[in-house]
Amino acid sequence: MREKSRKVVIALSSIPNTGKTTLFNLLTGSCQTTGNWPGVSIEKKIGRMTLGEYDVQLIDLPGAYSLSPVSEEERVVRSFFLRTPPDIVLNLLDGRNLYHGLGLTLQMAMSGLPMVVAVNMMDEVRRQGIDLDIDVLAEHLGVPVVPISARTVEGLPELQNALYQVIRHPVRPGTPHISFPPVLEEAIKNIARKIERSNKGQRLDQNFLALQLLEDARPDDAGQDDAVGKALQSWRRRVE
Ligand SMILES: Nc1nc2c(ncn2[C@@H]2O[C@H](COP(=O)(O)OP(=O)(O)OP(=O)(O)O)[C@@H](O)[C@H]2O)c(=O)[nH]1
Ligand SMILES: [Mg+2]
Repeated sequence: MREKSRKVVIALSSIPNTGKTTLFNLLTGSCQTTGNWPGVSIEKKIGRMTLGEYDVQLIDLPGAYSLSPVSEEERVVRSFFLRTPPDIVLNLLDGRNLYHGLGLTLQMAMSGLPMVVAVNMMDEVRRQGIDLDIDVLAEHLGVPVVPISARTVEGLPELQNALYQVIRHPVRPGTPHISFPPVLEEAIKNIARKIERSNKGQRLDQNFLALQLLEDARPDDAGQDDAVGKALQSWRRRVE
C-alpha cells in the first residue's frame, strides 16, 4: 500500500445496475469530478473520501458482466484493471440476485487484488423475505462481505470500516484455481513467466494477467513488452 503518501485507489466494480453510482455518491458526497473514459462517451466519475488517515480516490466503474469484453463498458473496465490496477476492489452484488454477479466477483478474486464485497439492496432483500447467508459467502470468497443498502444507508459504517481494515492489512483473496485444457494451462504458465520477467505484472496475479492477455486480440493492451507480445502471439496460434 502507498503508506508514505497515504493515498489509496479503490475501484467500485459490479455488473450493471447494482447501485454503484448510488453508493459512490453516498461515499464521496460533493467531492467528485466527472469526465469521459478515453476514446468513448462513457462517463468517468472519480471521487474523494477519507478513511481514517487515508486519502482515498474512489473510481465509479461502468457496469460489466465480465472482463471478457463484449460491450464498450466491459472494454473500459478490462482496460482499467489491466493498465492501472487499483489498490483495492470494492465489488458490489445485488442481494436480490447474488448469482447473477458472482461471475465477475470470481474474476475480481482471481485478479489477486485485495477486495471487499458489499451486498447491496438489503432493504429489498428483507422486504422480499430473501434469506442470505453472508458468512458463507465471505468464507467461500475469502474476503470481507458487508450487507448494505445504498438507499437507506444501512451498513455504511461497517463497509467503511471493512475498507479501512483492508487498506491497513491488504489480504489478497485466495485466488480460486480453475482448471483449463492442458494446452491452455501450459500457455498461461509460460506467458505468466514472461510477464514476471518483464516486471510489468504490477499488483495483478500473473496467471490472471496471462489469461486476460491471451483472451484478447490486442497484445499491446496492458503495455506489455516485446517478449510477452511474442509469446502471446505464438501461444494464441497454438491454443486456437
Ligand atoms: N431498493 C434499493 N434500491 C437501490 C439501492 N441502491 C441503489 N438502488 C437503485 O438501483 C438503481 C440502480 O442504481 P445505480 O446506482 O444507478 O446502479 P449502477 O450500478 O451505478 O448502475 P450502472 O452504472 O448502470 O451499472 C437505481 O434506481 C437506484 O436508486 C438500495 O440499496 N436499495
Ligand atoms: Mg453507475
